[in-house]
Amino acid sequence: QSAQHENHDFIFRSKLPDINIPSHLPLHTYIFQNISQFSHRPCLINAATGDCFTYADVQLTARRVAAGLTKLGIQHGDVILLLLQNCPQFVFAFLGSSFCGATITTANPFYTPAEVAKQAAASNTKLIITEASFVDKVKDFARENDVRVMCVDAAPEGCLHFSELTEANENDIPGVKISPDDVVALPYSSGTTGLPKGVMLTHKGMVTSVAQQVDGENPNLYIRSEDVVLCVLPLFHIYALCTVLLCSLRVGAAVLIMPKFDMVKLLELVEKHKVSVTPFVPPIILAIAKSEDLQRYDLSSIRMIICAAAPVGEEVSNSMRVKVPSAIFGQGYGMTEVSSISFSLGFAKEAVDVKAGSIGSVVRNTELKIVDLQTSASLPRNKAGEICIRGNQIMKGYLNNEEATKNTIDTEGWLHTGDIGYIDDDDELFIVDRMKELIKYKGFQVAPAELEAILIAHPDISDAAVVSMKDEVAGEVPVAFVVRSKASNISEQEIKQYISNQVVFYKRVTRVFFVGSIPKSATGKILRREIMARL
Ligand code: 4UV
Repeated sequence: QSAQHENHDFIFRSKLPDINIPSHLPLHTYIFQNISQFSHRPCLINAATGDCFTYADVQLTARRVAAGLTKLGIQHGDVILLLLQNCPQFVFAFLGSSFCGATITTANPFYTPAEVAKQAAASNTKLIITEASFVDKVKDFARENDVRVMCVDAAPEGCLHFSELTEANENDIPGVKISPDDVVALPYSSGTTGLPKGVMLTHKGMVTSVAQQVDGENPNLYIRSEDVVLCVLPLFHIYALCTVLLCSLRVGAAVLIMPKFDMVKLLELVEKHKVSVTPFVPPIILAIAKSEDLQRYDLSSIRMIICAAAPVGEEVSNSMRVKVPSAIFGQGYGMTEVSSISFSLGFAKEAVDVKAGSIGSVVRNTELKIVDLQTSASLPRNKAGEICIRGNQIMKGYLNNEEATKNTIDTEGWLHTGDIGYIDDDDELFIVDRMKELIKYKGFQVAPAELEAILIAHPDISDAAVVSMKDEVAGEVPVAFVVRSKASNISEQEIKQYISNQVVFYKRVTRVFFVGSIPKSATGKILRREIMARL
């Protein structure tokens, strides 16, 4: 058998047949392709205010926003930074930007001013759309770089207001010709190594990803127009942007937008709006599984609970199954650079039973292989190696970073995920480890290289390494190993404070260990495994 495969890769595909994907369409055209079937149905429900926008409203508003952006001087290829909590304007801005061939880069609104400035500068942002309470974070950058700031709520002096966009005339929408390879979204991810980088997701890539999930006779993720899909996960992250929002819009479901997680509010909303699909991350699953408020609410409308973005324990999954027996519980697995890689076939229209712990089967119209970590040879079933993926959905590359792009997408078009897993006899994918540097705090990305750069910039620190430590609530937390400069006696507390001043809450190091040296390879690479073994 192996001789027979000597010159061939072991390639795994979806159990579902490939489908025809209209990947030549601009993202917004594809998303609204079937709108005539549900134009008067609810599209976005703002949980904070109760406001409801129909599909017709959302499409019209997006077109007005496109016209308004053009009036402001935003052109094909320009970048707009969204610094927003989940809100309908996020969606209007994203779709409006797509209509005019511009690119949306998404940042966490809780970022520090320095973190936002880095991304705004690296992405060559022309306009920042935010909320009044975050304006202080971007004021200095905007002034120094001549970037305009717009608010979706009360705009402080000097800022534009979102109504400038929504009050534009939709007939003034620009007649730009959008190519399938134009970049529509630019989320930031550190990928397998180094600092956060702009992930260039094209119209073709995002259309493909959405289609792989919800299109076809037997969709892998069977969301339909009658569904109410909860959007509590942040829209600045690919999981919520692509799977929660865009997949729902494609099929005409209602998206219930929640600005932030709050257990009781969430339960109330589920009951009130008869939420049927709940995409979650492991910490939310854990919180729900442990919640004593659960029995006070009727959650029987939930038919699908999706868990993704970080590993979930089997015990927690099982307890979720018991607590919400009406729902199918399953996992999805994805990555900013690819959107969705695999999905439980338990979510398919013709659902299949899946094993506990499985992260699903590879999506359709895609090839997956598992490669040996030493030899790079592709491996057969039940053998663990690096998960590699090839298909039209993968990113075009990292913005202005050919080196990192080449290290992630090889010459044959395989994207290397940095995750270790195997495919079993039933085509189910299991993750066993992560070989890349990335730390996932409640599903949020923490890039060790970013924290190491901040640490070694401190005069009292001569060298540092940041690695992941297991944590019951967050899943993983970053911890630092630090070599003090000669004669320095800087304390753990001082270092923690120094980091906290510069980064968003989930990147804070929870422990600092002082060491004599940082173990490194001959080429100077930090030997993270060796360091982690000491934990
Ligand atoms: O780049 P990122 O922050 O991206 C994500 C994306 C998640 C999803 C999930 C389902 C979708 O349909 C979708 O569009 C996007 O988390 O982090 C990528 C890394 O997170 C880990 C893994 O190490 C990825 O390379 N990860 C993601 N999902 C899982 C996971 C999972 N189910 N189990 C274990 N690790």
